[in-house]
Amino acid sequence: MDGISLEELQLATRNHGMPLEALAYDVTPAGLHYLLIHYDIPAVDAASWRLSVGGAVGRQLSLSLPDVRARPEVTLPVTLECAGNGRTGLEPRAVSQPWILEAVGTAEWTGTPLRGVLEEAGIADGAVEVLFTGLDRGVEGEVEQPYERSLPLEEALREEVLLAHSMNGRPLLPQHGFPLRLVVPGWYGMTHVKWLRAIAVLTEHFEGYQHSRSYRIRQTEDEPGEPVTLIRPRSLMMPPGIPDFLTRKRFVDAGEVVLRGRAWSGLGAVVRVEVSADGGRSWTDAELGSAASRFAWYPWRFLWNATPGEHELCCRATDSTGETQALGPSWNLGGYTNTAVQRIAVTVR
Ligand SMILES: Nc1nc2c(c(=O)[nH]1)N[C@H]1C(S)=C(S)[C@@H](COP(=O)(O)O)O[C@H]1N2
Ligand SMILES: [Mo]
Repeated sequence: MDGISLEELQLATRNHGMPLEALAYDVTPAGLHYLLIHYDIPAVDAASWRLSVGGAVGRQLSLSLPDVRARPEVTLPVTLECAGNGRTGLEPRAVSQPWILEAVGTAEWTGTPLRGVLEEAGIADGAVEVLFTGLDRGVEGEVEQPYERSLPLEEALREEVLLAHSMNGRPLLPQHGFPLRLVVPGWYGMTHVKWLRAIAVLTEHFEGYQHSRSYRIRQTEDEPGEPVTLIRPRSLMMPPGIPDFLTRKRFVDAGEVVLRGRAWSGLGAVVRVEVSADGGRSWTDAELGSAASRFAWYPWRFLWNATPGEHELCCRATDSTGETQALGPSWNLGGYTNTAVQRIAVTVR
């Protein structure tokens, strides 16, 4: 990876990742959860805030925060990952938030099922998608826009899709979407629209910037490519031992070392995690624990007999669709969904 520009650094200091030692927690403490904000964090006055529900519906709704909180409530642990996680592993890389591997976190989201709200508004015949619009605005690719993303109607009606007002049992923090955000378990982060102000049922496919220009897997600007949707399988390891301050290379004492980490997939269940201590040449199965929900990461552990010398630790996950993380990246223009295995340089002494 070559140098990071001041503009990338500016993004990286606003949008922090989850320090990998926080893989220790089943539920990521809110302040350690990763953050991605395209524009500015809106300062929202809860008393005057309203959520409008409109478009192709039988009757428009305007919901206050107490209205939303009075509705049926569900709490669900969900692992969120940015679609750009792993971006800096691509060469050349897209100039955007320069994630290495830490754009992930798991929170307990509490809110009301979107489905009930849509049913109350009454979905009109011919509806195909639902559009979610945030209060934040910005310019991206020279296009001024509110942050907004749509979902196919059948996805929007899944029972686990939430309008979440709380994270880990507390009202959403400003940076995580106060007062209300969308949570679509299994989908990459860009789908989970924060600072919701409007929901609109659409009778046509939405072609906004965050669909037609961003979040597409493609090799050139000229091809339409494929949209980024569900989270592909990935595993991460808590870096063992102690780090060097600057390089973050690890020092570990020889002997039995418990390696621990997490694995997740939005495509299906995680069925296998393997660990390599020789840079991916040989692999051994790790012990896989159980996840807190269908949409939360799985813990895993591996007993490593660390022998003195230099080692490169790797881990890889396989999910129930049969997809396994690759040893190296496959390139795309936007730098999305690079799930190539993590590599940790360790000196055993
Ligand atoms: N309104 C709005 N919603 C948004 C974004 C944004 O910039 N504006 N960023 C998206 C992206 S790209 C990601 S990865 C997730 C990050 O959620 P978090 O910051 O709560 O971890 O929020 C999504 N929702
Ligand atoms: Mo993201």
